[in-house]
Order: sequence, then structure tokens, then C-alpha cells
Amino acid sequence: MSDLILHHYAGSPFSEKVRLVLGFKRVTWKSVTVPMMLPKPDVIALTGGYRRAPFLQIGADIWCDTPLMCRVIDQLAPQPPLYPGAAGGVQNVIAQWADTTLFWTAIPYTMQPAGLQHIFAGAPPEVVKAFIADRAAMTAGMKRPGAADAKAHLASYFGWLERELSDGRPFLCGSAACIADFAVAQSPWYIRRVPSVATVLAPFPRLLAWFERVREFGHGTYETMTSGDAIGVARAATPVGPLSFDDGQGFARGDEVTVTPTDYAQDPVAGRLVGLAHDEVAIERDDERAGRVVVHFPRIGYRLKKPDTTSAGLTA
Ligand SMILES: N[C@@H](CCC(=O)N[C@@H](CS)C(=O)NCC(=O)O)C(=O)O
Repeated sequence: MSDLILHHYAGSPFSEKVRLVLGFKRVTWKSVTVPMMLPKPDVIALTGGYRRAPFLQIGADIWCDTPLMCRVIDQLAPQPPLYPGAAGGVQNVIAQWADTTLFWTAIPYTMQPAGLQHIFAGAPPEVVKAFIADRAAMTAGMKRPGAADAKAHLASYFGWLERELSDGRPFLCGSAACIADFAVAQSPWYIRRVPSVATVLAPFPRLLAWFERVREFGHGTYETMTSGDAIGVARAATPVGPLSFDDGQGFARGDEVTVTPTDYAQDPVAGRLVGLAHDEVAIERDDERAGRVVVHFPRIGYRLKKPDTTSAGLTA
């Protein structure tokens, strides 16, 4: 396998989801630490504007958004399978719920004043202020429950998961771990960073035992790399391709387009469309520092648009 480079940071739950998948696969990878807030010039050199963490790089190809990154990792290292047939299609449904509803309940709950204080213990006040301003701008217009509502919602959500495990199964969808386990695990992982808020998990012993099983997969084997070196790797490589193209979505190969998250951190990434499928969109861009790179996004959760047109594909 070519060098697999994960751009991430220690305190990021979505990064932890992917680190655990890499551990499950027993993969060897390179680790680049990215900043937890803007500015992120070395990130933007590779992604073209996508600022969220983590993202995956192999040579001059960049994969954004963890559901797509997990699929790529599973293709590169098929054993053990991340999408075992025995877990059924519901594994993806649970994973998507965990990446959205569960995550956006766990975050406001954990980031209540006591949690924020714990996570930023020892940090200068201006860093905390800058972080709060960064996240407020990133999530402007997004509706989230407050801490008290989130605590009540979590009691229901963790109760559902506890019941799922009540027949003694070791993992959420059966005897083997699957994508659902890793997507769910990031939320208790984040909550457990703050002992005073982690009490919300106490009534769920099966869930806690399950979490330990997932945690035991570890993070695989990795070596650190600088972001400058990762940009050098991209510059020296040629993007993989050609990629398949679905003509039925109203776009042509080579169209100038933007790809933008539909939920938060809505920074458009501009480029030439080089790949399109029902589950993936890829654009090619030329960067002053990284050279020619292809940036891949999942189709779900992203708006694909030609300049000066209304969005296509995802509007209701
Ligand atoms: N849907 C994205 C969500 C990623 C996400 O929200 N990551 C958080 C960190 S866990 C983030 O990027 N926060 C802003 C930042 O780190 O700049 C995915 O699955 O990768």
C-alpha cells in the first residue's frame, strides 16, 4: 500500500474514529498534526478550502469526510472487513446517525462550561476565546440542543445502544466490529475526556464494556510527518485516475464546479470535475505549493454546483 497519511489532531472525535479504524485494520500510517482552528494554510494547500479534520492523503489524492475515508481504508486493507455482510445495511444507517445526531448531542453536552474548562485547562484565555469564536463562525445557523437537553437526549440514545447490546453481542451489529461501532465510539470517547460530564455514561455498563472493546483496537502503527513534508509528497506524486463518471447527475467531466458541505464549515472547494458517482465526487485543482491534486468527497452531505447556478442534486 502507498503511504497513507492521516491529517488530524489529538482532541478531534472524528479523527479518533479513523484512528480506531486504522487500529482495527492494523495499518501502518503517517501522522500529520493539523491545527484545531483556523488559520490552516497547509490544510488548505492540500484540500483547496475544506477545513474539517481529519482528512486522508495518499500521494496527490486527498479524501475528505470520514465515511469516505473509511471506505477508502477498507478498500486498501480489506481484512478484517469494516462493512461485514452479516451486519446488514443498517450498519451505515447507524453510522450516519452517530456522525450527525449523536455527535451533535455529545458535543454541546461535553462543551458545557465545566467541560470547556477541563479541556482547555492551562490554555491562555485568548486561545479559549479564539476557539469559541472559530466554532461559532463554523456552525453559524446550525441548531443544536443546549447542555441540559443534550444530557436528556444522551440518556435516550445510550439507552438504545445499551438495549442493542443486551443479548450479549460484543459489537453493535453482531459478533464482529463494523463501521457503526467506530462512528458511535467517537462520542463516548469525547465525553469520557471530561470526568465530571462522563457520569452520563454510568447507567450503561454494557455500552461501557463495548467501548473498551472498541478502544482495544488501538490506532495501528504510525510515524509522524510534518505538514510541509506531506505537501512535498503531493507535489512529487500524480493523482490516481481515471475515475468513473456518472453522466446522469447533470454534470460533464471537466466542468468547473464547487463542492461544499451542506451542514457546517461551508467553505466551497473549487476545481474541475474528474470523478462522479452516486457516492463520491472528485475534483482536480492546481495548487501553488501542492501541485496538481485530486480532492475526493462523499456525495452525501455535499452540494455540487457549477458557478452562478442554483445547486443541483441535493436540493429538495
Ligand atoms: N462529516 C465530517 C465531520 C468532521 C468534523 O466535524 N470534524 C471536526 C473535528 S472532530 C472539525 O473539523 N472541527 C473543526 C476543525 O477542527 O477545524 C467527517 O465525517 O469527517
